[in-house]
Amino acid sequence: MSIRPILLHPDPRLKAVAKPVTAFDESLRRLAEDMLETMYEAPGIGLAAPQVGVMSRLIVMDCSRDDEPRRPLALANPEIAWRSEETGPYEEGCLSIPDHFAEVVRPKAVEVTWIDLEGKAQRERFEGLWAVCVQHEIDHLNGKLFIDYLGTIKRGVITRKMEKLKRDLAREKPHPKGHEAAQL
Ligand code: K1U
Ligand code: ZN
Repeated sequence: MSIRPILLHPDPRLKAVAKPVTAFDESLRRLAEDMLETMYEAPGIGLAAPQVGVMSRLIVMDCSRDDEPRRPLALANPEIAWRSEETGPYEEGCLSIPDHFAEVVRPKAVEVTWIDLEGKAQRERFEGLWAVCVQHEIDHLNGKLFIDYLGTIKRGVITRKMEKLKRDLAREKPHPKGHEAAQL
């Protein structure tokens, strides 16, 4: 297992639509293990393959609370089969846009179908933080970021700050919040 560098916004790979997973083999399982290790180390509660530069429709997540056992999930070709009419706000973050948070309104519950790492079809209803996270990660597979739900001005402010962070990192200028492992 290894920790992979996480792409930072803006990056064209974070705006592209990922391709369906077709091979349920050892290399897919290795990618999922690496993504989970990268997510836990970040730390984060989800990660999509495009965030590590792999343009495949694979996401991982674990939104279990600190007092619950870990529940690492890997979902290939996830699709939202049903969304609740009831929506709710959540202050979202993104490992590709570190230190920026904004309220996004999404359906409170969703039913998701996917293929697991053994190639078996799965379906599950997600609620609460799990529902927020799975929708955020599926958005990544479609080249959509949480800042795309914001107005042009807010999105522009965040994007310019991220461009500066990436310039500073490229010049190896220390940044108060770290991020030295990010891929530029
Ligand atoms: O996809 C990503 O960039 C990961 C992202 C997932 C996410 C967070 C919040 C709402 C929706 C989706 C993160 O994990 S950001 C980090 C984070 O939220 C967190 C980190 C440590 C503990 C708890 C949360
Ligand atoms: Zn994200």
